[in-house]
Amino acid sequence: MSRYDFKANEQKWQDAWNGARAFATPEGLDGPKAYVLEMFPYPSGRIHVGHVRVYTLGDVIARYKRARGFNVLHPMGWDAFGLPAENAAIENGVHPAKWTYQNIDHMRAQLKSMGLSIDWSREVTTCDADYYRHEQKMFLDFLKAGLAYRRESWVNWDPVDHTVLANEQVIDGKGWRSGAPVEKRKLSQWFLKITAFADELRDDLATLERWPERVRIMQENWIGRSEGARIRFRLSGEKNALPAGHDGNLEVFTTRPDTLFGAAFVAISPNHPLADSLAAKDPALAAFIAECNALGTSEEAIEKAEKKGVNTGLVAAHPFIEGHRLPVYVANFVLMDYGTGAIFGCPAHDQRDLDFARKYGLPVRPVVIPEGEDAAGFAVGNEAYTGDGRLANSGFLDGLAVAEAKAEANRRLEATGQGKAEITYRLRDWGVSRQRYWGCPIPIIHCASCGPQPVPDRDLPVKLPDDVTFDAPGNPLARHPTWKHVKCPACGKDAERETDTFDTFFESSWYFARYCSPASSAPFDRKAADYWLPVDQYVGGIEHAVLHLLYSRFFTRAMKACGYIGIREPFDGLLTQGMVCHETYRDGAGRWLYPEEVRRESATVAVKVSDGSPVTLGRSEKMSKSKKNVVDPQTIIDAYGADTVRLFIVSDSPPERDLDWTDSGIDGAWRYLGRLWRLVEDAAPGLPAPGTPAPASVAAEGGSGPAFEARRTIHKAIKDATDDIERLHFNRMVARLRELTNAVADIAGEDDAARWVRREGLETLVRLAAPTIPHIAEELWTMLGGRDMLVATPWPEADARLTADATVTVAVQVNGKLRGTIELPRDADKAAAEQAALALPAVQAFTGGKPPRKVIVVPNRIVNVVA
Ligand code: ANZ
Ligand code: ZN
Repeated sequence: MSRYDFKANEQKWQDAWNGARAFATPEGLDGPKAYVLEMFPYPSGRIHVGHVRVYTLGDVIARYKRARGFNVLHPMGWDAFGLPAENAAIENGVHPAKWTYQNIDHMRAQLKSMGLSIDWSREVTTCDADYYRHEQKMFLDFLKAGLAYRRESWVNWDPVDHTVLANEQVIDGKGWRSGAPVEKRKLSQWFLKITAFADELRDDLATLERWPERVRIMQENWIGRSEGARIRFRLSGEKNALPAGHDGNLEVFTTRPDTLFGAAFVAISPNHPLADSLAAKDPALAAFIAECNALGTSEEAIEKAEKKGVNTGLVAAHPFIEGHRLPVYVANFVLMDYGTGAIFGCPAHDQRDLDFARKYGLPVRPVVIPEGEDAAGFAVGNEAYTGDGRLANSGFLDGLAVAEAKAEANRRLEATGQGKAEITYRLRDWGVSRQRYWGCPIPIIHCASCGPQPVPDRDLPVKLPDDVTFDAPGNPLARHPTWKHVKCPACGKDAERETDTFDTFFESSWYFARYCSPASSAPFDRKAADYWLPVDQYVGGIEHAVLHLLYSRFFTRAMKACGYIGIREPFDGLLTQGMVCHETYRDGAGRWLYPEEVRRESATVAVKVSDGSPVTLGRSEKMSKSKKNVVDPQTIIDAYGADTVRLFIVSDSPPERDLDWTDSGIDGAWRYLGRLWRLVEDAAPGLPAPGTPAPASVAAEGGSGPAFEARRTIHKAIKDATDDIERLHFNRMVARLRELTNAVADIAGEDDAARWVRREGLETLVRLAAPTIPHIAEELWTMLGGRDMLVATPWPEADARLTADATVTVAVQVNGKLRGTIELPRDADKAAAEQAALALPAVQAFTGGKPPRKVIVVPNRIVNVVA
């Protein structure tokens, strides 16, 4: 018996698929299609197990769809702009382009070694000017359509690295790399108007039926629709004067206009224009604002900080209580870019307001009384009451329920011209400017006379210059000696290029469309996009549940608004795969160890390979470099082959769940391949020729006996495995393959019928296994005498005559109570069912052998005996 030589075999079939252009995308744009896409990788250097998981899952789907006769588009590319390339340039002096393209070459080879059914001729690399030129054009179109604009906005500024930081790069108020305290700065930035589609992006979530519920909820929360009111307060000076020129109006946004009678103060954001002008004359306030700015811009940091404020010395007139005045504060918990950047505080019914009120001795007046409590006795301690109830201490709102009171308050505000109902979204416009080199240049020219001007079409693309240096902090584009100096396209005078580049989410927001026609001189060929889009099955990490997916949904709508495309939703089906986990190890000194440094002695005991000292086993956690619980998938592919790794990935747990990477799991997959190999190798010489008609004794109609029963098992396996794969229950599909393997191994005898069914079983097994373990499946298929390659062979069809259960389990009730079950041939007649039910001892105990009053038979389901 030969040993399965995976190395030679995997190479052989990868070459054969290549030679046959087996995964080329069909050119004709008609017929059923399946666009299967996995989120493209960032070329970090090497593939990691997360990549292996996502690309395996996608590949199983793509191969299955191809076998089902779909035209399949299954492409791959590189999300190639981004910070790590610049860091590599700074740390190792290698140019970002060189670093990136080297990594791509390496990772492409790694992905190819996995045997993915990818059309590599469609590869897209986002740092290639042939790619990003199109998004420069699109951006200018968005600008024309009012979907892009420029405004000042607050950013986290690292004063040492001279760069803007994303919120995630601010750690405890300090720059993640420089460690310098972060400042808030106002910069002119470009924005995409994602809020223009806030409603649509939210409402259309309901149409995404093949998306995980949890992703839809996350998006909905991110968009965060709030119904409430905008209220105009009249301000006047008390201890301080209103700044000159201020009209005395302050607008606040609230979701609780019903609580207005409980208002204790009004507060504005430290970044509110009014705070700015007051600070000019108030050094204490200016110092407070500076302190707030040092917190950074992240909502989380603001949420966690102690609630603090400074009294401005202004007062606001209460809209409903004549003569009542509320102090106006600048407070650190009011965000400038939500609502109006100003609030009224109702301490009794909002926790932040309550904390604030306790700190500054402001009144806490409950106005919503929980059902069952009385207004006189109800008090709020250190926990705000945010529940439902009836209004009290609230003038004309007294006695109303919260919802009624909201509506009534809004009516009154509107009638008196002090406000109106309003809907606000948490969603902000998407700031796309980054002060970085390794990104797509924003195609704008700034002219002192004409303002920002779009780069004319004929001058696109604006290419990144290659000759840049990374020896000083800040953006290399800004200090390049010549690149930014150009003439204004409008007036011809000296002008300067925009030196910011796009956020790298820009590239990933439309790459799926580029794959439809990657060589097109337009962003994509409209006919091809109309045919292929939307993506039928998208696969990727849950970490992209919000930003990437939301930006792509926005981009698709923006492209539609500009006439590029006809659809609104880019991804019809979404599968978010879970994380890959591994157990953790520590040595005697508590230091983390890599799995390869550890030898397992038993289920609970492990030692260090180097010196045999004991190792503490920790629980399985998401693989991370910091805990060293990582495995390099390449070493496993090299040692066991791609099929083993693919099978392990698919079989271990449902795709959306976390996967525990274990040696024993890999070993189990490896052993299964060996078993399958031997099974086919042993049986092959004794099988009837391929295509031999079924002997009568095992014919779908009229067959019987053990070999015929085996046929039924085979066809049920086809049906079930197909259902599983359609529902993305890949692990269950693998479990069925294992069952089928056992069933085929158990087919006994060497008569014609047994040998014929054995062939059918083995062929079926190999065909069902092909999407998961494609290399060995091809080889076994050849051994079985398959003519075409398996990749060109259709998916097996279950014969309906063989998949129906021969028997059914029927419930037997006496007077409506379950007393037992009986096995009956499917569609047995009523008399037979009745007879079998009455013969049950449990039933006889009730009838005492006497004929029952009545028997009701629901065929194949229930027999109810009325005694
Ligand atoms: C008065 C009030 C009374 C509020 C009450 C709540 C409870 P969501 O649900 O997230 O939309 N708010 C408004 N603008 C804000 C800003 N820029 N920064 C911080 N907080 C702001 O939250 C809306 C509520 O958050 C608003 O309703 C407002 O406080 C506060 F018993 O107004 B509320
Ligand atoms: Zn000009």
